[in-house]
Amino acid sequence: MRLNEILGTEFPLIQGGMANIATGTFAAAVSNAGALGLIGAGGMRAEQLREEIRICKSLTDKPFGVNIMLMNPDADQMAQIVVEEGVKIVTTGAGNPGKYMAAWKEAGIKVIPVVPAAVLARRMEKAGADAVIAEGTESGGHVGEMTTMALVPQVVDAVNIPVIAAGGIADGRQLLAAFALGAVGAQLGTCLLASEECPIHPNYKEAILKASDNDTIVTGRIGGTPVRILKNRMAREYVKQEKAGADKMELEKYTLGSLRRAVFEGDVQTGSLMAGQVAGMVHEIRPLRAIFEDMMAGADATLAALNGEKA
Ligand code: TUI
Repeated sequence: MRLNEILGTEFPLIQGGMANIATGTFAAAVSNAGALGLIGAGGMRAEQLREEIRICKSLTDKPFGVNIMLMNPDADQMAQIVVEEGVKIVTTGAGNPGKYMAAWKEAGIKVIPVVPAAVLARRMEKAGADAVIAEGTESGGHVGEMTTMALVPQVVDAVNIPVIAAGGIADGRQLLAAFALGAVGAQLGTCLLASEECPIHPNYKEAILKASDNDTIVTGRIGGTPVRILKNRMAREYVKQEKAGADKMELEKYTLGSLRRAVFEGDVQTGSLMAGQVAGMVHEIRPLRAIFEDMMAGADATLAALNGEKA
């Protein structure tokens, strides 16, 4: 069964969590365009999440969900709020959602954790997850070690629940490759930053359009919180200091508030512009609907070409 049949969406595509970016309005726009929109609770406080859920509900009657970033200090309250507000689908990131699983299942919520390794996927399946998102290190934001190419088939072999591929997917060729690896669908992030509907500062969008393939870097690998962002002054300085042995407190002065500086102020020098390795293949700002339709058509065309059919 493809992801669209599992979730009741038009396309087998879901949006990544995108902390500080994916508001209720944006999630509704993604859902209205045919994929699964998710409110990214990552940078929010608990009551703000409740507000965004209500906004999203008012803007779409299509399925949508909430992404709970488990490092968020309000995660416990947020876990309760999704139940109270009748949210039907929850994805999680940056940790193990095991302690919330019983309450979510009780409420009939479909739970889809992001996993960076097959061992965690198996643990999530045992805990009652409905599907998992296998996210490769090509992704933007908080990343694991494994690549999508190596991770997805190993997760597919390790579990009996559906697997969604994430990390490094921005066009139809990559979506088809995800299907070939055994995924039922794909999670998208970076290619949606360059959508007309995405509420990030225009400077951030411009930086995505200008990026080449090798223009992202992972900060925080040594400290244990690896985050992929576009290379800029802050990123270079951070990695230099990190390699020189700077402690967590010193490094925090670079990252404190840096995502918000990028998203809201468009500070492309000292802001943290989270983006995946596919930033180099995103060349124009388009409506969400066009991004999804082109990706689906691209996957079909690629399959036809592989089968030796003429376009
Ligand atoms: O979570 C993400 N990507 C994110 S979260 C985020 S917000 C943020 N801001 C500043 C610093 C750090 C984060 C931006 N991007 N992706 C899903 C993801 N989950 N990637 C890796 C993981 C993960 C890692 C460890 C999931 C589970 C896990 O489990 C460890 C354990 O507890 O067993």
